[in-house]
Amino acid sequence: MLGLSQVEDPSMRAQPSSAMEKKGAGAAGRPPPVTEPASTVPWWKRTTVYQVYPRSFADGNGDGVGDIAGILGRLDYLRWLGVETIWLSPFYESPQADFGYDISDHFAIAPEYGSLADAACLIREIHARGMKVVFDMVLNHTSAAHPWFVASRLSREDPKRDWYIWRPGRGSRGQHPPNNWKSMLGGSGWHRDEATGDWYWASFLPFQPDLNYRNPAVKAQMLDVVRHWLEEGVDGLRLDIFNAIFKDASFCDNPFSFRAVPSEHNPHGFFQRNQHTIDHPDTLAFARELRAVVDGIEGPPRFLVGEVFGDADMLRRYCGAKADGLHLVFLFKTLGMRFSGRGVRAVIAEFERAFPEPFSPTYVFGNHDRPRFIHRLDLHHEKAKLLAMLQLTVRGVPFIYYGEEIGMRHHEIPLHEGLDPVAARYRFVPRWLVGFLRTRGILLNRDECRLPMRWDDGPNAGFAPATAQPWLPVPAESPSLNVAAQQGDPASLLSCYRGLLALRREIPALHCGALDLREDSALPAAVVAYRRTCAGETVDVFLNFGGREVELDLAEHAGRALYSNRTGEVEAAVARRTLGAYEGVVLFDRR
Ligand code: TEU
Ligand code: CA
Repeated sequence: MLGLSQVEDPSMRAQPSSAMEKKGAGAAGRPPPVTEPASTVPWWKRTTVYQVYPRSFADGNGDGVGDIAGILGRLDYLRWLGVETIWLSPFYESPQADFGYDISDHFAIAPEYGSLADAACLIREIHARGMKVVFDMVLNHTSAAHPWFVASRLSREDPKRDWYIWRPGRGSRGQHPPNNWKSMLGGSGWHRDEATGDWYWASFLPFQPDLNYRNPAVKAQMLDVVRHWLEEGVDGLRLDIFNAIFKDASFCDNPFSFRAVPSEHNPHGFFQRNQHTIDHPDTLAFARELRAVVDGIEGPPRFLVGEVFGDADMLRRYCGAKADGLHLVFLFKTLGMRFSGRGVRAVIAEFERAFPEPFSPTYVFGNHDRPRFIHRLDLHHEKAKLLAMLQLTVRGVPFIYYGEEIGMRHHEIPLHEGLDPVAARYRFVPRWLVGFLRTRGILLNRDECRLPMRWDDGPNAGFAPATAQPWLPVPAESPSLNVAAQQGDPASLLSCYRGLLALRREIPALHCGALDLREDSALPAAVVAYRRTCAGETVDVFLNFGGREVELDLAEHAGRALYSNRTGEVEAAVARRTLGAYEGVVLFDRR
C-alpha cells in the first residue's frame, strides 16, 4: 500500500495543551516533516489549506479567548491530520470590534493573542513541522481606531486626511450622503463625521473606514505591510474583500438594480449594481502590482489568495490574463452547491472551464462568515465523508475550515445575543428571516460558525480550562463530536479526512494532475466520475451522491487498488460491482 500509514504515530494525538510548555518544544516525539515531492508545479497549487480562527481554536492561557499559545499547542494535531498549509484569521493589534478584521496596527499583535515573539515562534514551529503558514491581510480598510484615521478625521488640513475617502455631503448643509453608494451590508456606506461635517466611505461597517489607494503614500505603506510579513517568513496572504480596494474616482451614483440580496456568485444587491464600488479595473491592475511585489521577495515562492465575489469568469480576471495577478481566488459557488450528481458535476465543469491550467480553482465549503456546510448535508457524516473525498481528490486547492474535519455544526444564537457586529446591525431582522437566509448561505450572526473547537468531551470541549469562560458558548454535543473521540475511531469523519489528506499527498495525480470529468450516460446519474492524470499516472474517482446503492462495474480496473471513504481502507478493485449510498472510491495503481 502507498504509505497511507506513514504518519500513523500515536505520539501525534492531540493533547490537552499547556501551550507555553509546548512552545519551543524540541524535536523529541515530533513527526518527520512533510517531504516535498519533486515537482515543477508550484507548492501553492499542490497544497491543502486549513483555516484557523485563532479566537476559537485553543485557549493557551485560560482567559477564554483562543490565542497563539493555544495554536502552538495544537500544531502537532494539524501535522497528524496531514494538512499542509495553515491560514490564520487576523490577530494583529485591533479593538476587536470585528474580531481582528479591524486592524489598528499592522505591525503588532493584539495582546490577547500573544506577542510579536509568539507570532515569530508560530511561524518557526509551523515551518519546523514541514508546513506552510498564511496570514490574513485586510488591505481595504483599517479600524477607525487606527492612528491614521484618528488623525485623518481631525481636520481637512491634516496630512493623513487624504489617506481615507472623504467627500462633502449633498444638500444645502451637506446633510445628505455624497452619492447613493451602498455598503456590502446594505444601507449607505457613507458616514458623516462631526469634526468637519464631511462624509467618509466604508465598504463594510462604519468603524472600518476604507483606505484611499489613489493616494500613492497609502499604497506604498500597505505594500510595506505586505513585504514586512512575507519577510518575516509568512508563505502567503489571504486578502480580505480584495474586490473593494479601488472605488471609482468620479463618485457617480451606482445604477439601479432589481436585485435585493447579494449572493455568492452575484455580489450586486440592495437594489443597485455596485458598478463604481467593486471590481474596478484599477483593482485588477493592483492585483498584478501586488503579484510583482510578492514574486520579488527573496526565498521560497509565496502566494496570494483573494476574497472576491462574483461569477467564475469575473473572479478569474483577478488572477490576470497571463496568470500574473493573484495566485488564487476563493470560489464560493460551492457554498450553494446542491449535493447531487448533477449539482456537483455542474460546479466542477464551471470551475474547470473558467480556471484551466495554469490557473487553479479553489474548493471551499465554509469559513468564519458562513453557515457550516454540514447542515446542508443534514448533519450526515457519511455525506460529509463523500464531500471530503470530492474536495480532496478534485483539481484545485482545498480550504478546510477548522472543525469541518469532525463535523462541527453551527448553533443558533439569537441576533441580540450576538457579539458579531453584523448581528448587531441586523438585530431587528425577524427570526424566520434569519433562518431563511441561513439556508441560503448568509449568516447574520457569524458567532454561530465561530464556536470553540471541540477537542474532547471534557469541560469546555477542551478548548479552554474548566475554570475559564469561553468567549462564545460551548453547546452540549454528542460525545463523539470531538477530536479525541474520533481519533481513536477508524470509521470517523476525522479518520476519513486524514486518510484522504494522506492519499492526496502521496499520489501526484491527485495533487497536481489534470482533470477529466466524465459525462457518461452509462453511469448512474447520481455518480460523479473523473480521471486525474499526471506524468503517465492515472487515478479514477467515482462518487455516489445518491442515498441508494448503485451498480458500477469496475472490471476494467482489475488489478488496481481501491480506496473507499466508507472503510478508509485500500482493497482490490476487482471484487467491486457496486457503490454504496454516499460511497466514493479512488482507484490507483500501487507502486
Ligand atoms: O468578509 C466580507 C464579506 O462580504 C462577507 O463574507 C460577509 O462577512 C458576510 O456576507 C456577512 O454575512 C470579510 C471577512 O471575511 C469578514 O469576516 C469581515 O467581517 C469583513 O470582510 C470585513 O473585513
Ligand atoms: Ca487566551
